[in-house]
Amino acid sequence: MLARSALVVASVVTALSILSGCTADPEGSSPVTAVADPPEHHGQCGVTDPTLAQLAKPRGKTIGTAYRSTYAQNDPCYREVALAEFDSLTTEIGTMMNTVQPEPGVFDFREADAVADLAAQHHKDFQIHSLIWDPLDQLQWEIVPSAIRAMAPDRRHQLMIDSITTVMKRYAGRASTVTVVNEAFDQVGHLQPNAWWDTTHNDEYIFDAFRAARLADPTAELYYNDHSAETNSDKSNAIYDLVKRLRDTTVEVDVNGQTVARPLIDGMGFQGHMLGGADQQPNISDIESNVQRFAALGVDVRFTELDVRVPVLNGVATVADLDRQRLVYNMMTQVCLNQPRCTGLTLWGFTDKRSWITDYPDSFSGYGAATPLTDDYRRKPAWKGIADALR
Ligand code: 9MR
Repeated sequence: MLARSALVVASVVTALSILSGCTADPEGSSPVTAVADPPEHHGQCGVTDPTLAQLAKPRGKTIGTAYRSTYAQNDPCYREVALAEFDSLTTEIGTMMNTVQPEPGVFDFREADAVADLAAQHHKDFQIHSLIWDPLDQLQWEIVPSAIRAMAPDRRHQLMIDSITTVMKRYAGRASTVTVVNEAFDQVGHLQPNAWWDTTHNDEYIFDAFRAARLADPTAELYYNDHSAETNSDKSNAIYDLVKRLRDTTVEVDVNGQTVARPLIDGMGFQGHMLGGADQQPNISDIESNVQRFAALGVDVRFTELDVRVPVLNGVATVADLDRQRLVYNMMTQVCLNQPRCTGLTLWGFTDKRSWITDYPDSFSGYGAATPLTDDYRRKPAWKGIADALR
């Protein structure tokens, strides 16, 4: 028992010392003894050139992160590092219904505006996430506010259309990409019987949602988004069938005074919440072939919520697991680079200080440290995994 704890402590200490080596060596590899040319610094939070955004640009991909303005309030490095490392910001919660419409017909754009304004001020791409979502396994989050859930189905359906229309019109010309519907399927590919499904009892509500989004802003790229759909499976088969039918369905919209028929969907978002521990490495050829069949439908693809959780003890991962995590980030980036229709990656948080994996430890008991930066914003091996693929 003692020997085992000593081993664990030793690996934790080694992990910590490797991570603290990141200060001297921005890429988080071996400790650096002498530095000839000090790296170019961005601001006060230790970011050095090249950043992920700088590396992604010549590859024709955008690399972004989920962003919550409240995280930046007492933590200037959250904002500074996000703006330095990424060229795209996505509303982490700002456009979820409980944030943007906490009561029927009552809109609150403060959080979404904060992300949109920050993106605009810094010439970043701005993306909107998860307009229509009702996670039945996390009902306590009340993403669909209780007063909306309690509405009669036909009124709830109209509220869905009005909500999409209002948000799309507000950010028209500013949001490049919008996740219209999120997580409509269960693990075996059946439609989730959620509050939105309950308005049509089939997938017609999804078509209605996309139609409303397209009519409100004909220029934004419209995405369907889901988790655990990266590989070929019953779930990804069902999503493929949906995306194909959305792509085959058109709606007439007005673009610069011309009426044109546009398909309802432009892209498929694979969330990419991955595992990085021993024997948990993803099957990359399976992911590549699955992503390719979606691309062959003529839609763009994107990893929209990428993170890689690894086993942790008191929040600390072993050196071996951090290296396995590096490999997963590296391979996922490579999949995107190899796929011409992949627009890039969005990380679902970039610091272990501020990640939903860290925030909901009960959902991921024994796992954590899922992002490429430590909780004090130093680059982990995972950062190097992305950077190496982009170089
Ligand atoms: O990361 C988000 C977290 O901060 C929120 O508390 C949570 C509920 O609003 O939503 C998280 O983001 C989810 C994303 O929108 C959809 N896929 C699953 C993500 C984690 O639940």
